[in-house]
Amino acid sequence: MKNLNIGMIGYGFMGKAHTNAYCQAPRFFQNEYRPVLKALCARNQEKAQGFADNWGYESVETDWRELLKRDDIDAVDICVPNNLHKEIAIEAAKAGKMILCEKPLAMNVAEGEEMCAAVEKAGVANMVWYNYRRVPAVTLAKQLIDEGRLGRIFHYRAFFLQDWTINADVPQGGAATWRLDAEAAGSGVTGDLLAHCIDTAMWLNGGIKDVSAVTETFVKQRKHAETGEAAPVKIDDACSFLCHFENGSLGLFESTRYARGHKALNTLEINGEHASIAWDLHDLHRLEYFDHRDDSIVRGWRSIHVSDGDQPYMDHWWVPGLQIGYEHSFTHQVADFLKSLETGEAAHPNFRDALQTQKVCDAVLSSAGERAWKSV
Ligand code: SOE
Repeated sequence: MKNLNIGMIGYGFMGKAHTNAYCQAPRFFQNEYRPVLKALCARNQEKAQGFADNWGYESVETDWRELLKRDDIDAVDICVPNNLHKEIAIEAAKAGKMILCEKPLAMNVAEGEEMCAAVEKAGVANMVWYNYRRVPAVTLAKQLIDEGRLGRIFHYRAFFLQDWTINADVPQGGAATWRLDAEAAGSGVTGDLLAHCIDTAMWLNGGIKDVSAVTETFVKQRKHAETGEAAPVKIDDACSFLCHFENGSLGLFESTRYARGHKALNTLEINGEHASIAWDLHDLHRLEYFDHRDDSIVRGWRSIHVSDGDQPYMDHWWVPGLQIGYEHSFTHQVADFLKSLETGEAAHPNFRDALQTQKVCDAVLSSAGERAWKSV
């Protein structure tokens, strides 16, 4: 076995999800490479040390530039707010490190282009954490589509609905609420939530040609979490868009943080000539499937419990009938990344794939701003 020494930058919610995946992947998947939790990097020494001790990182750095200088780090995981992705990724590529970057790739397309150029010039392995592709039911959807079971696709529909920012007292900025601060996040629900839907959509249904979007910012002013000063809110609180896919199908996407009662309703439905599929993150181990070719007397939506060994990834887990959860999508992503190092075939989504998602996001935001259709 070869060690793959990980240097993790950041320790928030995603820092935990990724670290857990590095721990689990080699236990459940047989690969030549095994991640080693070499260093955890964050500005606050005490908090960084606490995280490192809890998860088993061997050392701590408080300056990411020092982390990049270390010869004992093979791969850097960028788990910090979006405005820091570009600089760290470019410097990491120059230092010859592999890069696993949290989504969205960048603040905008221009930054994403620079990041792609840097990793491609350096020839370093790279990947972006769009994890929902690797929920087994979603991977199964991909398999069914690629097998042609749906026939010609007419419609793709996706929603990502939350409700955690309805209260106008929720601040913007700071460690917990940087997603509401345009300076740190770049955009609101478009980059944070719709980007997931777009990544999955293009993986399942191909490229998006053009978009027509509306956005809204319902709470116009919020206090800053650190300074307490009230300032205009510059992110999109909600965004809906229509699109044409390159395969001729129509897309409908909606995302908001103002859908009272929905915490993370991430859904997709695809309607084809012969069959339809639907998936819902709240019931993530199920894939709903309707096939018009079934005998009419038994025809109807079937709910496939994706837990059998011949379904994607499931032969690595428990026994048929026992389901897995959200965190496993990250473990699968690490396992696939490790496999890619073995085979030499790029892991996806890589920076270039994620740049395409960024292009759709930018087109969505500019369409909403200009109230016009925009090609991607
Ligand atoms: C926001 O609440 C968030 O945590 C996103 O940042 C994640 O990417 C998404 O998977 C769940 O929701």
